[in-house]
Amino acid sequence: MAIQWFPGHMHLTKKAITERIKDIDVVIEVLDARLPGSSANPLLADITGHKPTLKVLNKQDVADPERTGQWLQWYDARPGTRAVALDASEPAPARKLIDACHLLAPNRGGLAKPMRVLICGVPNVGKSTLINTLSNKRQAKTGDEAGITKLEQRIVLADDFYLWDTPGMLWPRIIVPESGYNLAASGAIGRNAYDEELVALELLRRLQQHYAPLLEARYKLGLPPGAVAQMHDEDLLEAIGRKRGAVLGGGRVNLQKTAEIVMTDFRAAILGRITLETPSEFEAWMAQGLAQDAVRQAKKDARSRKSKSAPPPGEAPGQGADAAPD
Ligand SMILES: Nc1nc2c(ncn2[C@@H]2O[C@H](COP(=O)(O)OP(=O)(O)OP(=O)(O)O)[C@@H](O)[C@H]2O)c(=O)[nH]1
Ligand SMILES: [Mg+2]
Repeated sequence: MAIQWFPGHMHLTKKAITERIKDIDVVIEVLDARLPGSSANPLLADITGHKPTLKVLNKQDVADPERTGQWLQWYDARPGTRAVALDASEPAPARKLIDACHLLAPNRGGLAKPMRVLICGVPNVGKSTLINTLSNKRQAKTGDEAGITKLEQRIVLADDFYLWDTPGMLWPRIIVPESGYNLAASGAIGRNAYDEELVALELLRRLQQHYAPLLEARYKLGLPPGAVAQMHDEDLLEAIGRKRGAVLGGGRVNLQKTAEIVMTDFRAAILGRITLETPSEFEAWMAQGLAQDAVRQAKKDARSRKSKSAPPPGEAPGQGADAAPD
C-alpha cells in the first residue's frame, strides 16, 4: 500500500490546516464508525494541539450498534474529548453538533466573535455530507470515493457560525498494518494505492471472526453452521466468487472481481451492520505497530550511523571526515 497513500493534495491540506488552526475555536474530527480507531488521524492531534475537539463517529447507520457504544465510551474517557455517533444525512442529530460546539467554546458567538469550526478527517468519512446537512444546502461536493474534496472551503452556516470543509487527509506512514487494511476496505484510500485481493482477504478474516453468520446469509455457500468461520480465507474468497459467477475461462475464479464484490457489499452495508475493530483490538494493534516501528527506526538509525562512520574506500577506519564521535 505504498503508492499514493499520502498524495500531494494531502501535503497541501496539512499545510492549510496548520495555518488555519490558530483561528479555529472547535475541531470536529469525523471518524468512520465502522473503524473508529483506525480512521482517527494521529497527525491531526499534533496539528490541532489543545483545541477543543469533538469526535463524530459517522455512518453509525451501517456500523454495529453494540461496538459503537463501546467506542463512544472509550473516546469519552479520554481527556478533552467528546464523542457522538451520527448518520450525517439526518438533520436533527447533526444540528446538535452546533450546540456541542457552543458548549466547547462558550466565549464564541455573535457577530464580533463568530464560531469557527474546522471539519476534518480521513478521506470518504462523510465530512462534506455532514456540512451539507448542517447548512441544509448542497454546498460541498460529496461522493463515494476517496479524495472528492480537493481544496479547503469555507461555509457560512449563519452570520456568526463558520465551518471549514477540508480534503480528507491520512498520515505519511502506515504504522499499524491492520488500520491500513481497514481504511482501504472502508474506501478511505485511493483505489490505485492497494491490492484489492489482499484487502478483501484481510476483510474476510475480520468478518469470519465476528460476523460469519452475515457472510453465510449473504453468499449462501451452503455450508454447515460454523464452517464459514473455520475456512481458509483464500478458500472462502474463491467459494464466494464461484457462487457469484465470477469465473474466468477454464473455470478459474476471478479473484480480483470477487474481491471487488466483497468490498462493495461491505461498503454499501449489504452484508449488514459491521464494525471492523473493537477498542481493545485496536489498542493491541497499536501497541504492536508502535513496537515494530521502534525496532525499524532503531535499525535505520544504526544503518545511518554505520554509513556515516564507514571510511571512504582506501581510508583506514576512524579517519573519515564524518566519523561519528562515540
Ligand atoms: N451510510 C452512510 N453513508 C454516508 C454517511 N455520511 C456520508 N456517507 C456517504 O459516504 C460517502 C463519502 O461522503 P463525503 O461527504 O463525500 O465524504 P468526505 O469525507 O467529504 O470525503 P473526501 O472529500 O473524499 O475526503 C458518500 O457516498 C456519502 O453519501 C452516513 O452517515 N451514513
Ligand atoms: Mg469532502
